[in-house]
Amino acid sequence: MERAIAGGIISSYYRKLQDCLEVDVAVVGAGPSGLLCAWDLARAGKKVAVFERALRPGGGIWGGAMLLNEVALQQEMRPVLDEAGVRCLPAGDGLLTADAVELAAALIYQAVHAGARLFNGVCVEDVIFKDDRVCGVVINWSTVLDANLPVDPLMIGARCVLDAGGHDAHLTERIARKAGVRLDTPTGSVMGERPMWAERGEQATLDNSGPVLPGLYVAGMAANGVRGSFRMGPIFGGMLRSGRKVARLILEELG
Ligand code: 48F
Repeated sequence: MERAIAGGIISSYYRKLQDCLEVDVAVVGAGPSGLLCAWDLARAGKKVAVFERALRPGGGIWGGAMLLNEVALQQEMRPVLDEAGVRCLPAGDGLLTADAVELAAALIYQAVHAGARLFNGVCVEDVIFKDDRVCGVVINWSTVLDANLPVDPLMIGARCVLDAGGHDAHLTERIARKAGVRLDTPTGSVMGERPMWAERGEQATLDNSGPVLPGLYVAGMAANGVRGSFRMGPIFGGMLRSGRKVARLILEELG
């Protein structure tokens, strides 16, 4: 029996990874923006792989605010919550609250169930960059990187890459520096996230989401980090709208 358990796991994982050597979209980070984008792309029929450095996908959703595991969303997000199967309560001032654990679990389930492949415990440490275009990601086990082991990575080809890696936009910053390219931002580089201003941050998340280099998109807090906009704390409408917007833009590009 032990042999069948181990053999089944190894061959299923191998099939999953082998099938993702070339994808339409590689999503870096399984926070709210990355998960919603992956869900929308997968249900539109695109081949999507999501790489999440942590063991548990969901990014900043789980802990709500200061570990009070509830999140706030704008009332306009109600249709998205309904689609995902997430219950919510009115909270006044045009806001709703939802259970953070239910939201994280629902987004993960919907993305995977729609066909996105999710690889947790895997870090995107670099990208493939050819002819001035990002055309894939370079991955390694998070544990290898955490232990600082001198182990070379593997590569995944992608027609588009989404940096949904959250605050500070480390990946996009590294790509711009290593490739020596100007990003599509007012300064040509990663501008850095600004302090809290909930309303402005929410709108900016949507406005900032999109392409920053040929083949590279940003969403969620990474988009605000790249374009120097405000943070907004535990309100998640902007993150979901950002993921949905980028999915639409990528679908327009890929056809
Ligand atoms: O930070 P995160 O939740 O991303 P987001 O979609 O949402 C932000 C909100 O959660 C919250 C907020 C409220 O509105 O401000 O903070 O912008 O999730 C980002 C995920 O990306 C993973 C990281 O572990 C986290 O789960 N990640 C970051 N860099 C990498 C990565 C990388 N290089 N490779 C793989 N995963």
